[in-house]
Amino acid sequence: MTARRQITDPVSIEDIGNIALICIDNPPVNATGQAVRTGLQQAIETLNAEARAKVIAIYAAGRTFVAGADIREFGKPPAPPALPDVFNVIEDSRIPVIAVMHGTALGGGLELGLACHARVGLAGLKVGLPEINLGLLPGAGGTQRVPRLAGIPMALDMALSGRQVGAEEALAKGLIDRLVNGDPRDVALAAAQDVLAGTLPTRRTCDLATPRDDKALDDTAAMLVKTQAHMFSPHKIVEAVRASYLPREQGLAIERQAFIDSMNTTQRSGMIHAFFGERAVSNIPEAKGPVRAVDIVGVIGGGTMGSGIATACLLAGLSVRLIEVKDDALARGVATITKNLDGAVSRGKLAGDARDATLARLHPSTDMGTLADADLVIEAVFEDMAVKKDIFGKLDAICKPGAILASNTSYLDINLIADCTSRPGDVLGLHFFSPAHVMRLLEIVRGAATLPDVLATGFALAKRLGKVGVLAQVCDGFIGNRILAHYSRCAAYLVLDGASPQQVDSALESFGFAMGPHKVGDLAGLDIGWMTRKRKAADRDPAERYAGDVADRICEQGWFGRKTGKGYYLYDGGATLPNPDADAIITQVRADHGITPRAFTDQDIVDRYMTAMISEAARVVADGTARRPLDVDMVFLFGYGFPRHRGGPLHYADTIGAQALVARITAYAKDDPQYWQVPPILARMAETGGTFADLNKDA
Ligand code: 3H9
Repeated sequence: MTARRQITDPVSIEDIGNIALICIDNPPVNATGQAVRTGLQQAIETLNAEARAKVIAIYAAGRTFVAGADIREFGKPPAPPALPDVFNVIEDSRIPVIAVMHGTALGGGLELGLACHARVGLAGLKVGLPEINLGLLPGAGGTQRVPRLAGIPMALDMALSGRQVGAEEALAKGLIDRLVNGDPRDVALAAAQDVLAGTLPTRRTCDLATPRDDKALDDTAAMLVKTQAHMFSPHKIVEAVRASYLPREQGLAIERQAFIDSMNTTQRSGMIHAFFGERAVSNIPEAKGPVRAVDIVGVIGGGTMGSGIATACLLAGLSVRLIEVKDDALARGVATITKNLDGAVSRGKLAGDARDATLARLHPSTDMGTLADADLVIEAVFEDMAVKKDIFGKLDAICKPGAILASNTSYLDINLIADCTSRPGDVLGLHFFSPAHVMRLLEIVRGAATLPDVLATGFALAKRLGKVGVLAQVCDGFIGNRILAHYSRCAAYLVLDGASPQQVDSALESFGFAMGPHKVGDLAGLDIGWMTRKRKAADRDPAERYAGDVADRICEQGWFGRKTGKGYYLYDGGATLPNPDADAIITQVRADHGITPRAFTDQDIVDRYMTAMISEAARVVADGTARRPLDVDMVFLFGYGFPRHRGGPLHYADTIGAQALVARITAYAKDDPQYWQVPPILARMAETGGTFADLNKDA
């Protein structure tokens, strides 16, 4: 005899004799929002008050067990009951409670399981504590119960890496007690019967003692001081895990305080903005609707970019036709792709035994005719409009009807390229970032004639490649490189006016960038910017203060950065050292321009650089090149090494406020009114008290 009782909307109890099955059904990922928390607490309390059921099993409906706390509630006033309290009610239940977990049991989801008295995993289960990726730490007992079950090193590893742990490893480490196949409800019933039969033992996790490992705690704390000094929650994780030596209530109190402190940081709000932004960029009408089938991709150009794009496509299971003009260039392209795939094997991104089959899907050729059956062709040759026009004319003649023709250009006009075909509706920009098989950003550039299904296919491809597709409109540099071109000038002005490249780099690295702009320039090759400056020389506003003198003179020496062993820095073996010859050039350029160098603090440097970035980013939003501020933010997080915990340039801008930004620009403009202009959109925000976050909501 079974009967189902609805406790709250997402939580119900099914009574089956002396077994009670609690089902959580809160799509899409069964997050523990308030109705789930209330439902769980009431269900356990009701069943204990009735004292009829002899065992309780919790499982979830849909594609996954609980994927964590409801992130949408973070930053809002707390809505009781609190998750740790609910889990204590479960742990303290006189009736044994077991969890049956499938899919991904993450954060609060795993913590729910750990508060139960036994855990059964279904095949394919992944467990994890990903809170660190949100600027947080496990806040519902994870730092207390994982060490009790799996030891301190495992708890530190999981909470500090946020990695997903496979079911077999979870079983071996004692995080789950059993691993079986089956449907969650059926397994819940069977496991509950095993508890009654005495074949599935139960116990309270809090009754176990954390095995002592002070060394692991001390070593990790010391390592974090060196590597993550600027981050808040990692240090709190160690503190909270250390508290798992204490009795449950004391340990949980320390974890709770650390969680609340982390919640109150801008790092948390930046990282949660990144979580939702990553999903929101493709949650737009242009990314939805019918798509064209893509199985065979043509890639034209076997240089670094083309090889990276080909690698990304191969790793996603696509067949690739790689085209180069000459045999030796083709062979180099194939060698690069092979090396990339070997790298993917060593990084664990590709199974070793799948490497040959993956490579077998690559068909290199010097004959463009082999693209006749391609569903999508991505042109990745050097940035020359005449060459691109020639290629697209040929593609138009070769490719089958309905094939999508894409250019990987980083700034050229997609409309001019499309116009050399008889099918401009099938043309779009797919702008990858180097290394293309690693960097997650893909700018999807809509030409004037690009058809809706072509655009939607671009987004589907991004998803298939595991990339974050961001819609951009045509302009010089699209979203990212247009903004980069603007704030790069600011870095150059700082050096002209008195800062050293090393100081600029180290100030911005302290802000959170993985590398300062001069190191990035040296890595990418200073010749790239040199070429761009020459290309744009004729269009330069005569009132503009030229920023390229230092870089030009460095390039004139044949110093292009890392690849030539010399640039802003000297590359000596593995070491990166200041380059006295570059410093001499800087001194000379200052003298030539009659500049008396002045001192900048690191804060001045960060403020100017970020204000320049925000100014152009604001213009990019105002003129519609980017749909919303969050699209700009995701471009920078996934393509330009912007620190994730700052959320992106425009999320960061809101932490400063429009009025303060306008005041800064106005002050800087006293020296250079041509460069420092208040974007009208920012001026309006300053007047009305508006924010970029408001524009994200409105769009
Ligand atoms: C935590 O648990 C704190 C506790 O320790 C303590 C608390 C006191 N909440 O990613 P998808 C939405 S912190 C709300 O596209 P997938 C997501 O926005 C939490 N919403 O699917 C999307 O919505 P939309 C720790 C969430 O199959 C939809 O679900 N947990 C949440 O590629 C589908 O998501 C995590 O950090 C959430 N927790 O991947 C896990 N999760 O359709 C975060 C997802 O409107 N989640 N949504 O765009 C994930 O890693 C992935 O979503 C998951 C599924 C792997 C579960």
